[in-house]
Amino acid sequence: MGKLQELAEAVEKGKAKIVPGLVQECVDEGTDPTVILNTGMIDAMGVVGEKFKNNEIFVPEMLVAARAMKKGVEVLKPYLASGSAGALGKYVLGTVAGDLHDIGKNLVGMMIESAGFEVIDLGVDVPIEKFIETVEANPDTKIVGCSALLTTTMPALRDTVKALNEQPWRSNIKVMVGGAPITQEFADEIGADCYTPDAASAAQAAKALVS
Ligand code: B1M
Repeated sequence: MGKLQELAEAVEKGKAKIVPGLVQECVDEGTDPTVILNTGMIDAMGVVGEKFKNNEIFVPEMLVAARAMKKGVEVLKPYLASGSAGALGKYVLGTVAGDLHDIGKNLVGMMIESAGFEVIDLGVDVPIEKFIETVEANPDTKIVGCSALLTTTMPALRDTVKALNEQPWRSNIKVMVGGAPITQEFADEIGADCYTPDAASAAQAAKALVS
């Protein structure tokens, strides 16, 4: 079995102790860090999601797989991130109210940071008021990014963007949205400025929005 396959299986099974070492071995073998992330970890989480949907595994197994992936991303971070921190301005980021998924949001934060933004990460389950207060406390904020991973938290994303759109300072910022159930169509419908399907394209889009 190739190292990448071994890594994917370890993430799937939530083997947090061996995942960091396997990531490092893949790096040492010369595998592209983006391939390690996409094939070795994100695809593995896709398999975990499928198994959950089919009742083959349950929430605790999803949780341990998520922990294992986070450990792997920590090792991979220096190989994915580069760039001059903060030069492009502040980016306020969070997962919307009611939603606890943060792996995708964290990847977006990492790529945005490496694109040159200072990321203010509000974490998960972020109430609308927190997004607003943070922008008001940081008037030089350039972009607000909101993540939602559940179809049941799409309304919270809609409400968050709506509230941001009602602020007097709205024209000073851009609003980006993303997450597995989000589409360009939904982003347009709720009045966001930008939707991207993944973390790498989020970083590119963020740069384009402020240039
Ligand atoms: Co959850 N979960 N989960 N879960 N979970 C999903 C999302 C699900 C699809 C699984 C399934 O059924 N197949 C399903 C949602 C179904 C739906 O909404 N229709 C689901 C469910 C149902 C649930 C619970 C309701 C389960 C329960 O309790 N019965 C529950 C909800 C809790 C809550 O949030 N209130 C729940 C809980 C959990 C855990 C806590 C156990 C854990 C999360 C741990 C954590 O994040 N710290 C978890 C996990 C791990 C998953 C899966 C397996 C993996 C998610 C993940 O990290 N993917 C997931 C299945 C799946 O995704 N296939 C699933 C990898 C990650 C890199 O991808 O987050 O999509 P993703 O991010 C991508 C893009 O979406 C994009 O870029 C990222 C990287 O390229 N992106 C953005 C994300 N945010 C962006 C923002 C942007 C731009 C791009 O701009 C601002």
